[in-house]
Amino acid sequence: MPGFKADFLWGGAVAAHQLEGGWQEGGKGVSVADVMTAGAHGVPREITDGVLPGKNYPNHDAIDFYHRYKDDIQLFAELGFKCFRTSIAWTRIFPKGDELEPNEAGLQFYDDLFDECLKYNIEPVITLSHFEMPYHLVTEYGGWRNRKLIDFFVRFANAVFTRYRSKVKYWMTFNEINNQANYHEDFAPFTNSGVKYQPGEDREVIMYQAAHYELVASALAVEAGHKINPDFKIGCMIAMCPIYPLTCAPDDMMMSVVAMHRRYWFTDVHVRGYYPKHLLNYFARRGFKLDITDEDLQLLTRGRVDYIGFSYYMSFVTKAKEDNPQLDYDETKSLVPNPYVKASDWGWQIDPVGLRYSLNYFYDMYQLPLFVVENGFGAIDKPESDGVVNDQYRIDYMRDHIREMKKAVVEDGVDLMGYTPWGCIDLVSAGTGEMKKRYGLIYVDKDNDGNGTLARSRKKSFWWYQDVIKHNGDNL
Ligand code: P53
Repeated sequence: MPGFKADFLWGGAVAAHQLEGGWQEGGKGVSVADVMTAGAHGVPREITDGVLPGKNYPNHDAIDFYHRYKDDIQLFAELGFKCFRTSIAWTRIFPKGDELEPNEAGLQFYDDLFDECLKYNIEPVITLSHFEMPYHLVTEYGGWRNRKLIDFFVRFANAVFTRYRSKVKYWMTFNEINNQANYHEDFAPFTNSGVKYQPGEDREVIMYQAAHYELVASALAVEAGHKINPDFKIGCMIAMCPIYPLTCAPDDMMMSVVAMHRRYWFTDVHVRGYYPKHLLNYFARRGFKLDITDEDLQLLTRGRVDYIGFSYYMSFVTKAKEDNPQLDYDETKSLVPNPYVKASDWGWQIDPVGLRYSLNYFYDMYQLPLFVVENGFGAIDKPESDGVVNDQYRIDYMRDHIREMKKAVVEDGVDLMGYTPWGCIDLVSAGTGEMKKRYGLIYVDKDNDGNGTLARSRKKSFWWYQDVIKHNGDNL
């Protein structure tokens, strides 16, 4: 029966800052995630000026994976994981970000972590920068608005590529680099780029400048990685929320095309190695003067990615408006609800078909292998009297998405490398800092206020996903 390839990378995904804790252990420096307080749905996380007394910083301790990773990886092995996606906390390797030499204790931690994965034949899939850059680079350099960050990042990439060249084959450079297309809110510019805006600044042009430096840094890293080990597969990582037109009115359709341009041009540069003409024309229309040198443009062509990693949780909808004849896209104003789908408690619209659509979109555009490196359902879980979480809603979500993913492979011919559902073990939410927005197949006893034993237990979805992996997705 046709289906997923025999070596399909089933696994799970996390990010260092959301689960490790140990924020001051092994010489680790303060990251941007360490200065973000807990928020809630509709209550943004506060970005404080350094770590302040009396505030709740949920990432400091997270779920203590730093000390418990051996037990957790054993559970992943029991699930049958072929791979495990996590990130390397930049601040464990370069605590401030601008040092010349890496921190040995940090390097050793990931050596031990990867060895533990490899012991069970679990392939590490590693993101270099996942919302956790050194905070020092924010205060001293203004984050990625500064060209100097390119050198710091490339030094970090070289250090870890070299150290783990025989342990890690699959890499990604910047997690969800395109989140910052929403530069109107403070969250994405800070987590993607360490950018804090001053009142009155032109946020948009600063975002494009920061993203450009990141894309150059990514290209340099890809080029360096391929020299260090020609077998490395180095991908980009895009937050994919396809933007549908609300109606078949031609202007709505065109609004959707332009909105997609503004949110997804990052992929063009990563994959093709040059800027799309529509964006250069947009820069000209807006009068943006960006620091993009001829040498940068050369470098971009040399560091094209090997695959496209992307997250998929939800789809968006947009519509044209009379007061917006140029079809400009503002992520805080241009989106409308989709009347055909339901949403999670956090307002994320549930649309499994959108995953098949997204796989087709990427494959039609780029013909590169694809990797669904995040997908999942953030929900409130309540253990029943026997202590088990009966998360049928999560099983339904994942089953429906995997089915659509399979259609993309079997019917549409998409080249799909693997699937790593997000937060395979409960962890701190990136968007809200909550514990109660859970994604895990494994429950962690900890609440929003930090209370709990941190004990791990298997949810109903644990057994279900274990069976999916065992049958390579053929039992759905
Ligand atoms: P949380 C927005 C839209 C899509 C994905 O998110 C996003 C975000 C940022 O909140 O983030 C990714 O925890 C990200 C993970 C994050 C996960 O999705 O807000 O790569 O770090 O935890 C889920 O529910």
